Amino acid sequence: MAHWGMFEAESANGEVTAVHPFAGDADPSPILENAVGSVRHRSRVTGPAVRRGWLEGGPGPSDRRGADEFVAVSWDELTELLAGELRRVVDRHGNRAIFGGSYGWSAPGRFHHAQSQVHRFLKQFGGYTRSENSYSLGATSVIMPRVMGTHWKLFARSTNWDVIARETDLMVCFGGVPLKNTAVNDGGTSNHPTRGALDALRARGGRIVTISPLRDDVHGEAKWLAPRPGSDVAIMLALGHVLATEDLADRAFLDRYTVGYDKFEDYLLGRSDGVAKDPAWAEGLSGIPAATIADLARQMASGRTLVTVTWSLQRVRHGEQAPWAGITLAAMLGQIGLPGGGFGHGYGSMNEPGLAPVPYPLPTLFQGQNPVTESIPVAAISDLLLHPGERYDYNGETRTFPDIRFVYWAGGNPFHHHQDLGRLRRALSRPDTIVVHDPYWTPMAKHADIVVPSTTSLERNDLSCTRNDPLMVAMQAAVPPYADARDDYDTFAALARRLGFGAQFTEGRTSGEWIEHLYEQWRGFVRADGGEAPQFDEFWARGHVRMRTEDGLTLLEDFRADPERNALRTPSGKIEIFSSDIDGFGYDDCAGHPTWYEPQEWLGGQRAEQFPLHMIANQPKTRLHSQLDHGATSQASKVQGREPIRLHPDDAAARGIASGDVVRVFNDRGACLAGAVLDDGLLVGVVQLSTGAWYDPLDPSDPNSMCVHGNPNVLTPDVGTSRLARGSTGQHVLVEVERFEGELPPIRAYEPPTVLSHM
Ligand SMILES: Nc1nc2c(c(=O)[nH]1)N[C@H]1C(S)=C(S)[C@@H](COP(=O)(O)OP(=O)(O)OC[C@H]3O[C@@H](n4cnc5c(=O)[nH]c(N)nc54)[C@H](O)[C@@H]3O)O[C@H]1N2
Ligand SMILES: Nc1nc2c(c(=O)[nH]1)N[C@H]1C(S)=C(S)[C@@H](COP(=O)(O)OP(=O)(O)OC[C@H]3O[C@@H](n4cnc5c(=O)[nH]c(N)nc54)[C@H](O)[C@@H]3O)O[C@H]1N2
Ligand SMILES: [Mo]
Repeated sequence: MAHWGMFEAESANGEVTAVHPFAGDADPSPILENAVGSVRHRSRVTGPAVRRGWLEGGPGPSDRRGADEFVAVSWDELTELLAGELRRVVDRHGNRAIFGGSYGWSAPGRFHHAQSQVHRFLKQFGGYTRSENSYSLGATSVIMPRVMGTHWKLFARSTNWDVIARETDLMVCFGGVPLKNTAVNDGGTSNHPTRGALDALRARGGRIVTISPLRDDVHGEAKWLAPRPGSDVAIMLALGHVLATEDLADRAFLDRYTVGYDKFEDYLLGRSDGVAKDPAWAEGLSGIPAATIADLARQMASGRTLVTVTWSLQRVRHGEQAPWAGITLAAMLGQIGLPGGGFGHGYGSMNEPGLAPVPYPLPTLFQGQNPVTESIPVAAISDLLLHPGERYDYNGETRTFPDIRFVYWAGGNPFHHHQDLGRLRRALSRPDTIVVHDPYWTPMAKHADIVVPSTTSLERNDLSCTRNDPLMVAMQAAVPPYADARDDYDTFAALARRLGFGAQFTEGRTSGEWIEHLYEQWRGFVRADGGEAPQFDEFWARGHVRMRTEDGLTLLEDFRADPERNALRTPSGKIEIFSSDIDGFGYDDCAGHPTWYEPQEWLGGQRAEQFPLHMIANQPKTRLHSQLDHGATSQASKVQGREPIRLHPDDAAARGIASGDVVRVFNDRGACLAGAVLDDGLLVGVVQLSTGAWYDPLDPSDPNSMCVHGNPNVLTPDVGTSRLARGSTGQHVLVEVERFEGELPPIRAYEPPTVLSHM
C-alpha cells in the first residue's frame, strides 16, 4: 500500500522491479510506477552519518548546513551521540527547546508511521514543542470548527460520490475537481472512484461548472470559467448577492440552521460599507462577466446544486474566506443536508471526500500526553527559529515563540513543504542540532547534523487502513532493508533504551508483535460493532479483509433532520455565518463574517507591475509531493531534467519562449529554472509550476542561490493566511519568466553529499 494506491510489487536482488495495481481499483494511479527502482536508488542513505562541522566543532548555530560534508558513523556511535545531545539540550534548556513538530506525510502503515513514532518517543522523553494543523488545511482547520463545529467531518462524512452521481443537477466547483489529486489519500486507498462518478453524473444529465485558472482541473466535459486567481470569494459573494436580491435565497433555511445572516447581508448588499458585492463589482475583480455570474446564480437556485471548494483555495492569503463564503453560499441555496445538494470541501483535493466511512475506530499506537504544552501553527517554522521570544497572534490567543535548540524531523521534508526556502535556510542555521530520519538524501537530510537512515515501507511489514476505505490491508515487505537502513521504530527503541525508558517505549514488543497487537485491538472494535474478523495469521495470508462502511451519506443530513438534537459544535449550535468569537478578536485580516480581502500575490494589484505572471504552485500530477521524484512517472514529465512550468502560448510568445526551453522563473525572493510547456488551457497571465522537484541550489553555501531544478518554494511567500489561522499561503505567487541563456547547470539533487569514512 502507498498513499497513492494499493499494489503488489515484484522484486529481484533487493529491488522492486514491477508494480501491479490492486485488481479492485477502478482507476489506478500512474504514480505507482515511481516505486520501481526506488529501493536501491543512489539517493538512498546507506548508513548513519554526522555532519563534519558538527562532529568536529560540537553543537551550535551553523551556516554550513546544506553545504558541509558528512562522516559515516556506526549505529552504536549514532545512538551514543544522539542520546547524549538530547540529554544535554534537555538538561540545559528543558524539553520545550526541542522542536518535534516533524510535519510530513512519510509513508502509510498504522505502526511504522514515522510521525507517530517520533511523537511517541519524544513524549516519553519528557515532551517537545509541537506543531498544530497542516499545510493541507491550515486555514480550514481553524475557521471551520468555528463555523461548522468540525473540519474533518466535512471530508470523512462528506456526501458520497454515488449520491452525487444520482442526485446532483449542477456541480459548481471552485478549483475544479482535479483528478490528479484524487490519486492520493493519506494512509492509502484501495479504489479511485472519482472519474467514474463524474462520468455517471454527466450520463444522467448532471452538469459541471468548473471555476479555475486551469482548464484541466476537471476531467471530461464541463463549462469552464477562468477567473483571475485569488478572486473566488468575490464571485461567491456576487452569486450570493443575486440570490439575496432576486428573492432566491432560502430564508427559512437561513433562519433555522444558521446565525448571523443579517449582519452578513448588510455587508453583501453594501449597507455596512457602501459597496454592493454585486456581479458588476465581482467582474471588476475576477474578469468573469457580470451576466455570466448572474446567470449562474439563477441556475444554481433552479435545481439540486452542490457547491464545492478545493483545499487550494484556502492555501492563499485570507484562505479562511473561501470555505466560509462557500458554505454561506450553499446555506443561501438552502440545500445543505439534502442528497446531492449543499456543500463539499475537497472533492478533487484528496481521494477521501465522497468515499464511505468505516463506522468504528482504526487501530492506533497509543501516544500518551505531551508534558510540554507549547505549540506553533505548523507553517510558522521559520518564524519560530528566527524569532525566539517574540509574541504573535493566533486564533484568538497571544503566544510566544519558545527558544528552540534541537530540531527533530522524521517523515517530512520542509524543503518540499515550506515557503521562501532562502528564509528557511537562514532559520535552519540557528539551532544547535538538527536530526533527520529519512530513507533518502533529501534536501532536508543534507541540511541536518545527524542523518538517520530509515527503511522505506517496501522494506517492512505493517497494517494499513484509513477511515474512508473498506479494506484492512496486510502490507507485506517486498524486499529486505537496504544497506544499513533501520526501521524508525528500532532507532527509537535503541535510543529509548540508552536514555533509560526502553521498556516503556517497546512495552516488550518487537515490531512484528506490535503489528499483531494493533490488529487484535482492531478486531475488538469490529466485534463491538457486531462483526467478525479473522485471526491474524489468516488475515496475513489473505492479504486484506473487508470492513463495514456507512454507505450513501449526505453531509449534515442528521443536522438538517433535527438541528436541536444534532446541534453543531459551534457556540450557537448552528452554522455561523457570523461568528461573534472571531469578531471579538478584532483582527483586521479576518472579520466576523465572510469578507473580500484583496490579496497581495495577485494580478489585480501593484506588485503585478513588477512580476506580471501569477504562478499556481499546486500539487504534482506525477508523484506525491517530493516523494520518489526520481521515479519513472515523475522523470517522464521533466523538460531537460527540469520541472515543467506551463505557460499560455501568448505569454510565452511575448517573452520569446518556445516549448522545451529552459526558463528562469524569478521574483524578489529567489529564482529557479524550469522547463517550458505551452498550454492554451491556462488563463493568460497564469503559469503553473507544481511542487516537489528536489531543491537543488546552484551554490549550496548561498541561502538565496537559484534552484536549478524547479522547486517553486524558492519563490513563494512565507506569510500566514491571517492572524486567525496562520496557515500556509504557498499556492499563489507573482513571478516573471525569461528564457535561460548560458550553460545549463547539471541536476545534482539526487546525488548524495560527500560522506567520509570515519577516521
Ligand atoms: N508552494 C506550495 N508548497 C506546498 C503546497 C502547495 O500547495 N504549494 N502544499 C503543501 C501540502 S498540502 C503538504 S501536505 C506538504 C507536503 O510536505 P511533506 O509531507 O513534507 O512532503 P513529502 O515529500 O511527502 O515528505 C515526506 C518525507 O518522508 C520520507 N519518508 C517516507 N517514508 C518514510 C519512513 O518510513 N520514515 C521516515 N523517517 N521518512 C520517510 C520521504 O522520503 C520524504 O522525504 O507540502 C506543502 N507545500
Ligand atoms: N497527485 C497528487 N495528488 C495529491 C498530492 C500530490 O502531491 N500529488 N497531494 C495531496 C495533498 S497532501 C493535498 S493537501 C491535496 C491538496 O489539494 P488542493 O490544494 O486542492 O490541490 P492543488 O493541486 O494544489 O490545487 C487544486 C487546483 O486549484 C486550482 N487553483 C489554484 N488557485 C486557484 C484560485 O485562486 N481559484 C481557483 N478557482 N482555483 C485555483 C489550481 O488550478 C489547482 O490545480 O492534494 C493531495 N493530492
Ligand atoms: Mo497536504
